[in-house]
Amino acid sequence: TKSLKQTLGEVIPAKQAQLKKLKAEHASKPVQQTTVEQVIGGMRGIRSILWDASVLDPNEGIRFHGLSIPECQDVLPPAPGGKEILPESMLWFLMTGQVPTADQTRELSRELAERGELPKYIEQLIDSLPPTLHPMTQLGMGVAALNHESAFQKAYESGVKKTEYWAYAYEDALTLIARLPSLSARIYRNIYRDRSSTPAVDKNLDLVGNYANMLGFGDNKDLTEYLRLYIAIHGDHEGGNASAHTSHLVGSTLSDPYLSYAAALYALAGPLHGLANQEVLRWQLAMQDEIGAENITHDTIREFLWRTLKSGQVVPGYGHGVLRKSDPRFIALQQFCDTRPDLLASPTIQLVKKTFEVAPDVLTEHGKTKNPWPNVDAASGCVLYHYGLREFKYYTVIFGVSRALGCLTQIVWARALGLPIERPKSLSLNDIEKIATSA
Ligand code: FCX
Repeated sequence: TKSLKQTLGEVIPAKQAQLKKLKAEHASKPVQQTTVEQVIGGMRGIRSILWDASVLDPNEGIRFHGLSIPECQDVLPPAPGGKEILPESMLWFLMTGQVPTADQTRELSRELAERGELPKYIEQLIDSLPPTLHPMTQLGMGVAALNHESAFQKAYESGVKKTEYWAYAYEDALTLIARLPSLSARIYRNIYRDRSSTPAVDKNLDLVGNYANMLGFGDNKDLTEYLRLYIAIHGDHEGGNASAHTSHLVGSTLSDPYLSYAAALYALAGPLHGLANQEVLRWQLAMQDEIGAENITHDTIREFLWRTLKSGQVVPGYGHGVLRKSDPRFIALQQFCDTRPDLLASPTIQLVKKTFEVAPDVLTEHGKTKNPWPNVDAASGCVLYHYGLREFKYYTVIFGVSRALGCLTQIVWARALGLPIERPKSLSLNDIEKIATSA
């Protein structure tokens, strides 16, 4: 069977030709008109990034190469004996636009396991950090330092031709994806498990099988399946979100994939983006504490929501820059719970469900957010919490293990397509005023 790299090598020429034709025949065609509101409003809705693997529709949510999450769940191979999408299948699909066979997925799992051990100096670096340093800070540091091994950087220094960049970016992408579980598990054990030693990578396990095992949850098959689903569907969310856009921008300077992804992780670590993952649980538990578990009703939740809003804070896990309906990733994670009685009986999961039953109305009445519906972060943490992975400051690290799939896929493609350094134009306040008043 063909490897991922061979398959990718076969699909690249057609895309290169498509891009060349577009440039030759349509370079000066307008895509849209940009308004003042967009320039001063976080560039919302400005169409300005080439990103092939996924597109986000405001109402339908994410599609990966045209397939919705349920469609991906139907066709992308799971682990042997499992049901949920394997992140390896998703990676293959994102990279090539083709659905891998079960054998190809297994082979990719083996290849990742082969590359998965951390170099000694990374272990020493992570072990030297204080356990009070936020896990996301540690993750970014580890990822950046892994660039000691960057094939792309070495190839660039040795003067490799531009047309070959993608192959070296690919090597870095695979090695980084392979090492994220061992790096992330080491951070977890150092901070939350008294620096107990992390098991070695098991060459017979898939990426998440290994991750769960290294975290110390290898015996929990349900949690392992949940992590597979979580990591597969958080993998990519088109190019404009802060982490994806950051890796794209940094990568465009020909900074190597490790440094580009480290930068993306620090965008993910912001509370309006990936950190909402940890914030949701923190906020839901504060709600439970304040109201008292026995007094949780729609009315008491509604009052707590209003207290959050009136104190000027955002309701974490709700709202979105693009989405205008419930996030299909939220729905997929909820469906995972719906088939498991232990999860349905969990007080934390019930609290999240009950919150969802009142929050959209409260946010609509509050009248600020353009989208009162839940995003993926509203649901992702409570299942981890139920299964005993309770250290919610760690949750965004799991998001970080996942988002590498999409960000690194795009870095490989950006090099394959020879995309230039990003350099949009900025304007001063006076410039904007001049343009607006003369229009
Ligand atoms: N609670 C309270 N107010 C909210 C809100 C929420 N959940 N969502 C948006 N608003 C407010 C905004 O703060 C803004 O107020 P302002 O006019 O005083 O500045 C107003 O509503 C309009 O914002 P809107 O255009 O709807 O949303 P943006 O595109 O600016 O921001 C995010 C989108 C996601 C940042 C925003 O909805 C938010 O802060 N949500 C809570 C944090 C969160 O869950 N983030 C995770 C998002 C995502 F899924 C991910 O990246 O992981």
